[in-house]
Amino acid sequence: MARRWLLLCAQLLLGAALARCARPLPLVLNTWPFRNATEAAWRTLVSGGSALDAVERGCAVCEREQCDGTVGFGGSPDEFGETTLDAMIMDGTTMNVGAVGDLRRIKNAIGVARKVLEHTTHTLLAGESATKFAESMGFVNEDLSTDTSRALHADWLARNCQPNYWRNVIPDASKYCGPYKPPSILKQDGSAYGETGAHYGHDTIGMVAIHKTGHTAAGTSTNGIKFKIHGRIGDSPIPGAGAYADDTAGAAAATGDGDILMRFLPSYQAVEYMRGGESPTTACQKVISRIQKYFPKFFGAVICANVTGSYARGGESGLRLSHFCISIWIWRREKQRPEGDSPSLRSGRLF
Ligand code: SD4
Repeated sequence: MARRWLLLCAQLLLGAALARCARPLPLVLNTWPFRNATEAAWRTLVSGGSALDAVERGCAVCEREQCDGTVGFGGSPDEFGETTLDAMIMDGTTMNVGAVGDLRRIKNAIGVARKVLEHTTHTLLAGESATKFAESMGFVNEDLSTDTSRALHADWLARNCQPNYWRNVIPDASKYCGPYKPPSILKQDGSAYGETGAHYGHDTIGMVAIHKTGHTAAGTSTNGIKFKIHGRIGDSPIPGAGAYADDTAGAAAATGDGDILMRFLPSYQAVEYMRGGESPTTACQKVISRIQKYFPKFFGAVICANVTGSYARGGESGLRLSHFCISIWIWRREKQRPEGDSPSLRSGRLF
């Protein structure tokens, strides 16, 4: 695993250059080196699919492959041992969004998000109601637990439910399992994770696709964070937080500590910076700096692309540098590589 990270990141120590160069369209960016997902999105674009199709198919690959255990079924059990999913998809041409949060017992969360976009005038459905909606759209209701997620949860219980996301409760959440209640006099502070710096199993797929016509789309899919409080929804399905797209400027997606990310709408903010004329590099960096001003231990990253095909990534504070990589499929117009043939995969760290 470590070797894989090193290899991927070594491939792109030319990352800084990549981050600053304009590239031809189309373009697919992904928050992590989930190569099959990026490739599926790319192939969708070059075979006539829309940017929205590309994001949906790309993220769906990760849901099926359970990318790094943090996308799709069988990962990040919550404090009750259940895997729940968050996903969103945004069309930057129509500004239409579909999203699901705390989706239960349905594997293809990005597919359900697309149905919310296409078949409702709502934006976000959550919990059991989202499951019912999914069933009505033909998705199969099935258990998302696996031996792996059950073992993770059993181990966490055996460790007195450490770490967890509670604070200012009794019994003391930094030592014991719940159920928790608020004390009459608050004496504790912080949580077993601390308010920020929680980086326990973050690998959400966030994807940005820019069609050769300049149409943009962005999306996310995740099972959130391990041992989250039952019912917790992260940033990933929140438009402007997990992802954002607007054909008049560009698109962005975020990964990391969603409880902090969603307070800053970083994807929206990055797109607005690009609309204002900032490069993707500066847009990404400014967004991350703003979060770090309030939360110095913040853990996360944002990918940004503008409609001319320039792209960048900012963030990763608190991580070993090699941990944040992106994979990028770029339409290359080299003579020896005709259009529509295999594009080149570039992956690595951009900052
Ligand atoms: C969340 N932002 O639910 C997601 C987790 C994540 O990379 O991004 N992991 O908080």
